[in-house]
Amino acid sequence: MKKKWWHDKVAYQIYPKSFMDTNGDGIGDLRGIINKLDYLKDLGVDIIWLSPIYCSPFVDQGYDISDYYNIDPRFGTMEDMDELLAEAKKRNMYVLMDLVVNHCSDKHEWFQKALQDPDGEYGQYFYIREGKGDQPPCNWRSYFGGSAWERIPGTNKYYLHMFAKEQPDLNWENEKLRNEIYKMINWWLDKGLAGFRIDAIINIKKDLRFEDFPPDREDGLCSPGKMLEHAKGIGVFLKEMRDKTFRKYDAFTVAELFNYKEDELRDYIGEDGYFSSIFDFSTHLIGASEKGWFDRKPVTPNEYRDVIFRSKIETENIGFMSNIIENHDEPRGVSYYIPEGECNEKSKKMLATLQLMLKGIPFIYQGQEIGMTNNEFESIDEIDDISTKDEYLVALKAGYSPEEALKIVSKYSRDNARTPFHWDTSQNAGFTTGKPWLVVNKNYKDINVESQINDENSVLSYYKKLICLRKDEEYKETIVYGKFSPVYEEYDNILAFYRKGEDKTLLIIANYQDKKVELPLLHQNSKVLINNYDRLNVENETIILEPYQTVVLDV
Ligand code: TEU
Ligand code: CA
Repeated sequence: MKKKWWHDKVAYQIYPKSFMDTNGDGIGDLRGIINKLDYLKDLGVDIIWLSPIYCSPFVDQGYDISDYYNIDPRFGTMEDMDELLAEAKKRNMYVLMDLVVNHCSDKHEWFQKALQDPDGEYGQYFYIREGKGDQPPCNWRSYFGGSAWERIPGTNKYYLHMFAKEQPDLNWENEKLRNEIYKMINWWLDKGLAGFRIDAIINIKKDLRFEDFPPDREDGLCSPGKMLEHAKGIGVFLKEMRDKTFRKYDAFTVAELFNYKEDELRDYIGEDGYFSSIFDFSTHLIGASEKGWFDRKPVTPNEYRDVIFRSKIETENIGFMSNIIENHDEPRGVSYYIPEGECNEKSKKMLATLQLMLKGIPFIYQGQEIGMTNNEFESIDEIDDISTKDEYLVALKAGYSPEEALKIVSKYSRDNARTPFHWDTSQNAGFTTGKPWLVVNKNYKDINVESQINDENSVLSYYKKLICLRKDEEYKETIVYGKFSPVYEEYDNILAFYRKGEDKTLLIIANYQDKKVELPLLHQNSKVLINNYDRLNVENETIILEPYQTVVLDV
């Protein structure tokens, strides 16, 4: 595999609105990120990905962009952005922005012009179609609920929005629009960005017949995934985008890509792929249901192991996935993947070890490194997220009481990951001196940077150790490029694998359960590099692992 500059990097996702507020308006800002760069550098982070900071009405928290060329004043100014880029560079750090080009905001100038003249030039920037009688053109459901079509007032024309109605989809079939997007990407790359995280990109190719599919819920609509199954030829757009932008800059790109087909993996992330990497969402998809969050099934350790192993084997000779535990669209991983009552420092460290030792580029989500957990929402009014509000209604419609529906959505809500970051034990966890835009998790006095940074047994220090090991000259090659192969697969709730490098072999074993286990010893005299307990018990021919004990061994 041809080596690339990003292969051995550790990345970190910042959700700017909730990271650090420096002017007391309750909203995190660029100045806050600049102030915390040393914290990130000290953690071992090389690449930071900023969720959107462009001008936006914030209907979907910045994923609805009204001006791609400016910074939303709530986050700061373009001078702040330039300063952030310069400060990152000084520290040998790289900055990625979020590239949201499946849709823009309905307040974007293009869409405003399209509304004025749907048949004119800017009408062609969107998907605008005649209604069927007094109904929308077809029965597609948007990701956030309801029809994916919205009527243009005073006409029988509708525009397509796969997400919120304030996020009209951009018409990628229009070359003019595509060129506008490439121009914008290059403008940012010229400024010194290292690349992009690419939002919802699979949606840019539509099934242009715009016809009904069999409904899959009582609303008579079909899920957006159905349309994607029938949309052919996305590769033409992706290749063109790569060649006209990223490739010229040797930029790093990581795509958010659900719904890809296995035989297309090489096209996406192979040596000549459209992207540098895609996120590995395999564990996130476990238990999901067409019907809605109320129908989700909890994750079991065996399933977690099976899907991760399958995805690592699938990609082994193809390219690099980006490994995550959580992001701004997911509940906190430690609350979601660890059974209730078992979420503690040991189990948090177990998940961390797996993420950092698997092949791929680790993306740590802000707060993950201190073990932040889900929030307990007391009322639906505490929720801001558009997707959670929709799922709450879906649960009510399915017959759940308001209390039950709140409990269900609280478990999966995207706002779990969006509550403010916990810096210290002062008011609002040191995030703001004002009123935070979203509730602060009540456990911030127990879980925060200040109380962990000097404690060598803390979750934070453990993350640092894992990152140090990844960067250790002796082990780097093995952890970055070493071959993956599973072991102890016949044991339930054990996640174990080798990473075989040119001159080192590592064995990672995780006991993914709340009870002790004995395993046959496979290697004499191995060296313990990482251990989430003080010691590792080896007796005769067996290894005895404590609940959630996880070790990295040099065998
Ligand atoms: O998410 C795309 C995506 O597929 C979502 O529908 C995801 O399934 C959803 O979050 C589940 O509730 C991206 C962004 O990451 C997300 O924050 C945006 O809301 C969305 O695109 C629209 O831009
Ligand atoms: Ca602020």
